[in-house]
Amino acid sequence: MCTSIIYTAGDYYFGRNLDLEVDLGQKIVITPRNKTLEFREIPNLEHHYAIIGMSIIRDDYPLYFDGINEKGVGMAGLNFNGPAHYFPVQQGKDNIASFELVPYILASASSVNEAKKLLANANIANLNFSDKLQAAPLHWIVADKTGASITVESTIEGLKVYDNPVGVLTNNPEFPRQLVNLSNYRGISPTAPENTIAPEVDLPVYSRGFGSHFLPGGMDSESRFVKATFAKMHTPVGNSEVENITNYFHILQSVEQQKGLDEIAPNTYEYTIYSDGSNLSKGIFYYRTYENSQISSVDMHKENLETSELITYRVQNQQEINYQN
Ligand code: GCH
Repeated sequence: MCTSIIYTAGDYYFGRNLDLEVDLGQKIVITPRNKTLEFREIPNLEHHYAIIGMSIIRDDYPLYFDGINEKGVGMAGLNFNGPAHYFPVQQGKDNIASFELVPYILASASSVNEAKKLLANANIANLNFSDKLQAAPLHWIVADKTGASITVESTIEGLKVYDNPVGVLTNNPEFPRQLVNLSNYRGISPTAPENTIAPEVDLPVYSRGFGSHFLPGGMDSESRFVKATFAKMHTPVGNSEVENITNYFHILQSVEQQKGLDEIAPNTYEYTIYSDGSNLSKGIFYYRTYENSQISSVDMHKENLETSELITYRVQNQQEINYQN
């Protein structure tokens, strides 16, 4: 399972938890402005916005899991196994393969509104990257540095683009149902609730944290949706970039999957392989991994973005313990 959020703290921070049972060997990949982006059914893009994010590279193509561009737009693909449906190439449509969607949007959109325009005539085509890398059943969240956010879902009913008023995405079911489910938790609060069930009976507030007594804590997608929404909506704004990014990672950690808790096959467990988050205005990409709790960062603007070859950074996956004696 995965969780993606946008957190407001003066600047906006966008990223995700990548939850899976295997590490796919992803790297931090910068696609500079003049790296030709090839597409199967639409014209290639020789010049475009620069992109930074988590990706694997095959045949010199960046297969982004999530990323942001230099204009402050972020996008992430999350599992949507079951409802996801891609279609044959259709005449008169902008046919985009699922693995092309993140680079396609981030290459050309400078806002969520522009992303919506790019999606208006899109068809998510059921093309595989290769025999080995078949299309993954995904849905997507797009967010920008004004805090706007949308969810993109291609189901049997066609392509749907929903405004995302909470700035959170997890997995199944379809996005509108996640919002309906969220209503069930209207009463969740950082403050202790009034005794409305039996006001004449003395029902003591016997513990701190009473307002979140019914907050779901499971690994499942609905639980993470509710928990991440509660956490991000109430996380304070920090006084510095470091404080903000620290707060941001605490939100994602509230829905982190620990090893051993989510068995997806006998003796195989899904866990949070990495968490990342970018400052959408500054183009700074931060991440931590399951193995390494230290936050690392790559600033896209420290690279020459006018180049034409992919730039990669290895994921720092070694735990750094500060031995004090
Ligand atoms: C190719 O079609 C697309 C690329 C892959 C390989 C298949 C590397 C790029 C990107 O779409 C990749 C994809 C592999 C895999 C990824 C996906 C982006 C996100 C997705 C995760 C598995 C989603 C995380 C998630 N977890 C498990 O939601 C890495 O499909 C779960 O069940 O909830």
